[in-house]
Amino acid sequence: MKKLAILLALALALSACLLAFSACGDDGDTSSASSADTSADSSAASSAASSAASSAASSAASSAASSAASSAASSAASSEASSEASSAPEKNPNAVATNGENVALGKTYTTSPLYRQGTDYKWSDSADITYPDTDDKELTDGNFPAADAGYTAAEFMGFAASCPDYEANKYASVTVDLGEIYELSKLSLYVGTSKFGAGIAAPASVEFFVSEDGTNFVSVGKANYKDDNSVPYVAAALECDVTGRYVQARMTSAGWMFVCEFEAS
Ligand SMILES: [Ca+2]
Repeated sequence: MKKLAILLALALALSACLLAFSACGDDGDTSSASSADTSADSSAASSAASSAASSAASSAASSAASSAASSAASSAASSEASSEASSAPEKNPNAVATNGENVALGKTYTTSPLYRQGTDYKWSDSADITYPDTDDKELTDGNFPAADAGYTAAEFMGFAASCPDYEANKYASVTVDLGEIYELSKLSLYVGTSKFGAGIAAPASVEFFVSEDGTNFVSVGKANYKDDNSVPYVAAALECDVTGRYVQARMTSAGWMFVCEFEAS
């Protein structure tokens, strides 16, 4: 009789292990959490094979459920963070209307360094860099490359992703000082395309920022555009409803980023 009881206990323990194993079998995504949950309720608990089985299964189910819940919570948190980052900056009620004019035309601007030059790079004091800024005004001079332009056209300036500044910041930038605070409804950066090959392509992303003091920049959003290798450049443009004196475009790329004009209206 005693032997029989021991055998029975062993059989129960074995079935408890099997149930626990099947409850843990497919952990990972959300669907496994609900299947573990279901099997814990209907199969482990209600068959009442043993309290050990039920507790093992329910612990497996609860750990799967809690991991699914925490992953859902973290994805909710990250989507909240990204929507915060792209929310519209506060508008200045005293901003000047542009009346649809390009108010960046003829304005001064600064850029991040262009590219690595040997072991040093001093883009601003070099006369022979590869794709320089002609007369320090080509990004707001209203001039564009011709339809049959090559990448050596003087209207382009080129930023390289291998530039130490780019490697540190993970973007190249152009910042235009509009001179006063404007109401802005459209920002456009004209960028070279993959027509040229040689590591040149439209940037992977162009994100616009505005600022009133030139120091604190707020994201306006990312431009919508497509690389188009049938033309030398495309407009990376963004419709917006913001105010600001300084407008900045940040570009990302794995290679060369060519730019020929920045407009704000
Ligand atoms: Ca230009």
